[in-house]
Amino acid sequence: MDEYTVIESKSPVFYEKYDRKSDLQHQTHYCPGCGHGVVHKLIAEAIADLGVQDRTIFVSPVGCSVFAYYYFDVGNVQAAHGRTPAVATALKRAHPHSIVIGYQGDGDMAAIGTAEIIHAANRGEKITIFFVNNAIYGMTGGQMAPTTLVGQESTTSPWGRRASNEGYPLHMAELLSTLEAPVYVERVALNDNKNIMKARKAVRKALELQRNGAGFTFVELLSPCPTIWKMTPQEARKWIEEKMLAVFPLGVYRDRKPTAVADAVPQTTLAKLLELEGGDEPKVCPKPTLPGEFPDLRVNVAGFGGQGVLLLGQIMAEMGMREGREVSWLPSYGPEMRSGSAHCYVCLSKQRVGSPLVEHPDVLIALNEVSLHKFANQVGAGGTILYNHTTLPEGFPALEAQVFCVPAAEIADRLGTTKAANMVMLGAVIELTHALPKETAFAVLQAKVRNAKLLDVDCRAFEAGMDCLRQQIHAALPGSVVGDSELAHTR
Ligand SMILES: Cc1ncc(C[n+]2csc(CCOP(=O)(O)OP(=O)(O)O)c2C)c(N)n1
Ligand code: SF4
Repeated sequence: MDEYTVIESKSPVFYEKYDRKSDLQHQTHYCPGCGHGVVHKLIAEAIADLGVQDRTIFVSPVGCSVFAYYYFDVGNVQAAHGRTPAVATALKRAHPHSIVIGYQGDGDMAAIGTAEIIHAANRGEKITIFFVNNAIYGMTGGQMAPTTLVGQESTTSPWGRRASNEGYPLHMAELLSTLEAPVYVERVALNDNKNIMKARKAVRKALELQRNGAGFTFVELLSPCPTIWKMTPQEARKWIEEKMLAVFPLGVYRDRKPTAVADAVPQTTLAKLLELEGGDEPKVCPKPTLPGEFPDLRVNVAGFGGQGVLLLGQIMAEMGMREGREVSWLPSYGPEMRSGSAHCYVCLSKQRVGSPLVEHPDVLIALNEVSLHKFANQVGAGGTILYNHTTLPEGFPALEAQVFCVPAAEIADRLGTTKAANMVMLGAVIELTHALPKETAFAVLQAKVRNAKLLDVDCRAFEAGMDCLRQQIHAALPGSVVGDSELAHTR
């Protein structure tokens, strides 16, 4: 008998020790005979041979291979279930020079992440996805996957998958190769050494294409799962050969010469786009002026869709930003485009805003009666309610908060359009609180409202809101005489 030497070697792309395993740091967490270990080995070898270890980013999935980052000594990111292609897209776009590998099981990709994989492939993202198809959910104990064979038993199809009830297995390689953009799509199997060698070639080719700047590349690997299939490793390999190959034929489904597509959008970095680099002078953000006398303010603007509730909040937030405030704007609205209820919370503060939620506003701007009923009780003593009407509704219960009835819709109507009611309220709240300068409101309006006529009405509505509130405050002062405004009402 010839003498021979057994040589064991491990790809340098793998960590020397697998730290997760306390006493068995030389082995993986996979079951004996599992295909994941083989796929890992093929990928690691290809990364080493192509010399791209220092620029590879590996996106691991949720599934048995969730811990891939304990093995590959490359950049590692772990994506939420099914989201690997989306995460890989972002990584590749942010780091075009990197080699981005997405690794997914069949539950992860073909069930939960169906949308992500199809759209990433369709966009021709320059990433490589390795799809480990073991016809089952391994990690969670053997539920049916989209790739489960007809007749195959699983914990969720104990009678065996029935096409009439659970549909047919999804053929991901075939499906993706119907799309225009993918450059390379192949299905391989890990059932015997010959096929593993073909798989090795496919893995390498996909990564090589990516390294050469080609588009989307995809390799599906039919992989044994002896544990869930309740087979020995040998039986599992045989099962692939006898059952899976008939349903999932091996072969190259797409092998296109990559054609250079002119990028419609010039590729650039975020820093350049934001003009933070690239110029002669380093860009310095202008120092905000922090007018100390303006108070912090939490506002709830509420009404129905179409009243400009959200816009009013946005304008306040933008005014705050321009004045160097920390601001937040949190909108909330129903599915209806018009007439549904809508409200938004606005915080203007000298400190960072901890939470954009406003449970007890300093000011409630109630643009309709429903909102008044809904939110009035949240305004405590010292707070103010601005209500869009001439009087409070009949029999409205007494409140701790002070109330100013500002008939904003009526005022705006007289100026030419009820739509400007929100601007009347903006004027009123600025007059009430002195939280921000009036000039900033005009500056923001000028930037936001392009139509000159509308801008004019908005500005006049703002002034009218200020006037209305000023008269009411004056009237409410002890000893003062109520002015002649027929619109002023206080309670
Ligand atoms: C959104 C979401 N749904 C479900 C799960 C539970 N879950 C974790 S792993 C897994 C199955 C993974 O199966 P597969 O992708 O086939 O990989 P395998 O374990 O077979 O390698 C499921 C359903 C989850 N983590 N997140
Ligand atoms: S359950 Fe199956 S897929 Fe998961 S590690 Fe074990 S053999 Fe591999």
